[in-house]
Amino acid sequence: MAVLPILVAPHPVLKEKCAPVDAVTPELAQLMDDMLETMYDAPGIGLAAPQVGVSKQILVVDVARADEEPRPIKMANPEITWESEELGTYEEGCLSFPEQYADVQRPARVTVRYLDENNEQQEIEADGLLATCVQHEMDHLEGIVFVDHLSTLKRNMILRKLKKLQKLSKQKKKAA
Ligand code: GNR
Ligand code: NI
Repeated sequence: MAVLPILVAPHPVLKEKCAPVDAVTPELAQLMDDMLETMYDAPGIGLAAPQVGVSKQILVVDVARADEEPRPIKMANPEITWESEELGTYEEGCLSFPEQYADVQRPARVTVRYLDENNEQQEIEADGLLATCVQHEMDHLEGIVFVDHLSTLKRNMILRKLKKLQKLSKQKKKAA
């Protein structure tokens, strides 16, 4: 198991469309476990492979609260097979956009078909935070990030704040 470095925007890999996997091999199952460890360490409720520099259709999520048993879900080649007309709004954040948050509207419920860590096909129905999180992670696999759902004005505000933060942290590093 390993905690992997998380890429921060702007980064070209975060803009790429990820390739589907031929099969979930033991090596890719290991990557899924490393991604989960990285996500719990961050901490976050989801992580997509491009966020750790791997341009493959792999993601992990766990929306269990701290006082609940963990409920890790590992997916390869996820596809939305049904989505509700009803939309839901959540304030989203992203580990690749540290300290930035904004409301995003998405289908409130989705059905997702995917390959699990044993290369077996699964289908789950998701609602609430899980539905939002899976859609946020699936966006990453298409090179889409949450700020792409915002108005140009809001997106630019976040990108500017992020740049400022990065400049500050670089200055701190230099001074240390
Ligand atoms: O940790 C995360 N929290 C979150 C909150 C609301 C909607 C989506 C997310 S996903 C995010 C982790 C992340 O960046 N995944 O790609
Ligand atoms: Ni994200």
